[in-house]
Formats: sequence, C-alpha cells, structure tokens
Amino acid sequence: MIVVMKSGAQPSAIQEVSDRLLELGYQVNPIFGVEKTIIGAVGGSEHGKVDFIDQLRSYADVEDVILITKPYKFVAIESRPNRTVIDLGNGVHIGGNDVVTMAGPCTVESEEQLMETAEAVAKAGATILRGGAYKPSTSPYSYQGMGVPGLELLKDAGNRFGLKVITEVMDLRKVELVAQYADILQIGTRNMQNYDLLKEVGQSKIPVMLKRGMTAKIEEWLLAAEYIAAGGNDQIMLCERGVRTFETATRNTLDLSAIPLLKTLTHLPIIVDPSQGTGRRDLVGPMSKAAVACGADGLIIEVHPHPDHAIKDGAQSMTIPAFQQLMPELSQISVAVGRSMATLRELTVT
Ligand SMILES: [Mn+2]
Repeated sequence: MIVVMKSGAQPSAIQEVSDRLLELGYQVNPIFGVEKTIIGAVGGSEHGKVDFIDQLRSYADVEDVILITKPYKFVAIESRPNRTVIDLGNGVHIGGNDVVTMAGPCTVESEEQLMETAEAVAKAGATILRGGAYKPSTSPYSYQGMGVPGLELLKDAGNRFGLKVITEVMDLRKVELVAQYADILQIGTRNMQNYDLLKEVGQSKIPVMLKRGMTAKIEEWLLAAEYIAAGGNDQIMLCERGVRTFETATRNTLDLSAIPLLKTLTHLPIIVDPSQGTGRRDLVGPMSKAAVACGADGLIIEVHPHPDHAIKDGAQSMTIPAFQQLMPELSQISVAVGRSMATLRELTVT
C-alpha cells in the first residue's frame, strides 16, 4: 500500500506512521518530496487488515491510503487463472465451453404449470430448471411462494425431464432444507449483502448463484462472493440482473459491460438474467444474444406457458414458442464466439 502524508507533515508524524507499518510486518520505504511525503509499504498482506487501514486513514497527518492489492482474494482471477468450472453432473458444466441455459417460471404455481414448462424448456435445450418456491417480494401482501410443496415439484420436474434445479433460498435457517431439493442455491438481489446467509451457504457444499444487488458496485458484489468462498464453498457463479438507474422504461438497466469486466477480475462463471434485467419479454431475446456475444457463461430466463396468467413477472416471461425460437439463435451466437450450446435435445422422459 501507499500512504500519502499531508503537505507539511512533520518528521515525527511520518515516523509514527512508519513505526505502525513496521509493527504490522511491512517493509517501509518513505519517499520525501518537496511538499509531500509518501510511504511505500510492501511485504505484508493487506487481507485481514481492512480495519487497520481505516485506522491509518484517520491519522491526522495521513491524507490517503492507496491499496495495491484487491480487497478480495479467493475470488480474484490471480488465485485461479484457469477459471472455475462447476460440474453439476450428467454432463452439465458451468464456466466451461458450453453456454448453459436455465429456464422456467418465475414462481412455481402448480404441478401442471411447472411440468408443462419444464418439458418444453428441456426439449428446447435448457439444462437447468428455474422456479421460485420462496419469493422475495417488495410488498408483504404479495405472493410469497408455495414453500416445500414447490420444492418437491421442482425436484420431480428435474428428475422427470433430466434437468438440474436452481431455486432461491432467502432464509439462513432454510439453507439445509432447500439444498435437499436444489442443485444450485440462488441468492437474490436483496440478499446479496445478507452476510449471515452468505456465511451459511459458504458452509454448504452445493453450488451457489449470487445475484448482483440492485445497487451494488462490482467490488461490493465480489466481496459478497468472497464471503461464500471464505466459508469454504468455491462453487460460486455470479448473476448480472440489472441495476437500478434513473431509467424507468425498463425494469432495471442490464449492465452487460459487467461481463467482460468481471472476466478480467474473477475466475467465477457469469450468468445473465435478461428477464429481470429488462422487465419486458420483447427485450429478453435481444439481450440474451448480446449477453452470449460478450462472454456470458449462461442465461437464466423466465418462461411461462401462459404469461398473461402468471402469478408473478408475466410481463417479462417468454412464451414457450418464443423460447423455442430463441434457443437455436443463441446456439449460433455461441458458435460465433467460440462456445457451444445444447439445443433441441432428445428427451428421455423417466
Ligand atoms: Mn421473477
């Protein structure tokens, strides 16, 4: 790190900071300028010293402390240059050459609705079924989800149509329960900084998809992922789902620039949610294509047999025919960028 002293800092103040740095195991190299002195501190690790760095900033004669290393470690690209590939079994990998598609309804509503959707998305090439059994809602009077019966339906549909299952867990007391039914635990936007929940899924051994908080900066998002990794679970994927901006014509502003940027910062796979990212089903196809083109490792798309009757998020849910039409187009884009995507699989229904 570099400690920038204020103009006119006295030698005694510079010495005081240098002594403190030495105490913490740094080698200290002050550079005395005409007006200002800066102190280069090398050798010590900055991890675990976040609070100390804040202390340093509060010294009366310290103007600023500039960190050279990133505040996250396990999720940083430097820690795993080969990139994380999450193996879900049955040939489904996230972060490898295949671009994966997670599809299904926003909310599990009934057996009929879920089975119809699961069969259709599986036939179109999706490998992972999405569906909410616990729904985070802005209003306490909105639908809250089916709970355990919804989880059971998801697992049944997954088994029946050869799909892996992703579903949201909102409550740290339910992590173990949801993990019995899901192949991937989803942490929603509102819980991105729910540190107790992050620690709990960090203890779990199953993959986690961490959605970006609606107002989260990239660094805050990576630090949230670091909580999970620091807990011992390294099977993490990030999900860009749009951020809140001044624009109200779309539900959120889908930040596609985050994808190539994240590829320079982290080895974790990146999923894009164009449904939540736009809030409009007519924009889901174009944004899915753009996401694949700029390096997304997967998509999570809301599909409903009758969006006009959906309990939640009908306006952003694709119809089954629209999804069936989109998948081969996405496959072509995947090939154009050196990736591949399964489409139109032959289903062996069990
Ligand atoms: Mn939804």
